[in-house]
This record gives sequence, C-alpha cells and structure tokens, in this order.
Amino acid sequence: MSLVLYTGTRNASSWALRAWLALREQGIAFEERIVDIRRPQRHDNLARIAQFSPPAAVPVLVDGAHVIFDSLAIMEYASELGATPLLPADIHQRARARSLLAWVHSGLSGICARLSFESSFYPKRRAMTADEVEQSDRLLQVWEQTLTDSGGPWLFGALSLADLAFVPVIQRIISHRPDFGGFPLAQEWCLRLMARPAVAEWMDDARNLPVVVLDDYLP
Ligand SMILES: N[C@@H](CCC(=O)N[C@@H](CS)C(=O)NCC(=O)O)C(=O)O
Repeated sequence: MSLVLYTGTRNASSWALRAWLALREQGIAFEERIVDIRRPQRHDNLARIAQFSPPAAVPVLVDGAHVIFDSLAIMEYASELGATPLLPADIHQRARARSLLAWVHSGLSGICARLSFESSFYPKRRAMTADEVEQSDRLLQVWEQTLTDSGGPWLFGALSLADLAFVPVIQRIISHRPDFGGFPLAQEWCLRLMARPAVAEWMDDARNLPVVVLDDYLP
C-alpha cells in the first residue's frame, strides 16, 4: 500500500479525523500510523514528523514521494483521487462549500475554544454556556438554511467535504447540547452524518480511550 496517513489520538485529533474521513469516504486504501502527541512523547514524535513534513503536525499523508500536509489539503486530495469528487459540480455551490470549509479551517466560532473535541468524550460534561448556545444556534441556522436550499440529504445534496468537515463540530454540539429540535433538518442531518459507518468507527474507538480533562473546561 503506497499511501500512509499519520493521524493523532482518536479522542483528541479532530483535524486528523477530517482527513481520515475524506479518504475513507472515497474508498481509498491507506495505512494509518497513529502518532501520540501527548506529553512526554510529544516532542520526539513531532520531531520525527518534522523530518518529512514542515508543520510538524498531524495529519500528514504520504503518497509515495509526495507529502501532503494539513487536513484541508488532504481532504481535497482525497476528493480528487476518488471516483466521484467530494465537492459540488456547480461552481457557485462549490464556492459555497469551500467557504464553509475555509470557515471551519480558520477557527469557525467561539464554540471550539473551550469545548475541545476531547471534552465531548469526558464522562462528566458540563452544559453549554449562554455564549456557546448562541454560537451553536448560529451554526444550526446555517446548516438548516443550506439543507433547505439543497433539499438534502447532505448540505449540497450529495455528500461533500463540507459535511465531513463539520463532523468534529457536531460531536462537540451533540455531546453538550443533546436537544436542538428547533432546527429539524439540521438535527436529522447531524444524526445521519454521525451514523455513517466511518464516522461511527472513529467515534467508537475514541469513546474507549482515556481522556485528559483540561482545567479550563468548567465555567
Ligand atoms: N491546520 C492543521 C492543524 C493540525 C493540528 O493542529 N494538528 C494537531 C493534532 S490534531 C497537531 O499535530 N499538533 C501538534 C502541535 O500542536 O505541535 C490541519 O488542519 O491539519
């Protein structure tokens, strides 16, 4: 197998999840090497990644002589490698999907700041703050409107990178705010996405790992 994807710990590495999902959804075979980036092994492991990938971070995809780093670049590569691209065919829809991808990639909203991906696997989870509820409402509105416009079942009709990029965000939301019934299309879409076999596989593995609870989690 010529493709090797370096990922991180399943319950912490939301960027690696996005790259891994795009490859899996495209049916691309790859070998996965999980890199433990927690202390104390973090420094040595990232130094090894730095030998072939400038950001010294995961995910990194190595395809023979080609090193593709950063989750967004790997997602786009997976989209192009597969039989059917994971971006809409229409130029305006594609631009909109890329806008959502870029939004996720540049930080999205305040919701991810204190609700780490790992916190969604904590045995005792706190309720969202008022600000986090407001931020998640904003996202739910965007998803509801996008699904209304496209008619579903995915954001742009067929499954795209935009759906996959939101998976770690949805995981944060549903684990801290189980009821968001005011957004019926978005709620159904979230459940549909989280039930995809590849998503369920990653989350099942993540749930079985020990967590590191961060001090700034509680309000
Ligand atoms: N923009 C990068 C972010 C990658 C990233 O932050 N990866 C984390 C693990 S999820 C990492 O390797 N961190 C190493 C570090 O922070 O030094 C991407 O999308 O791939």
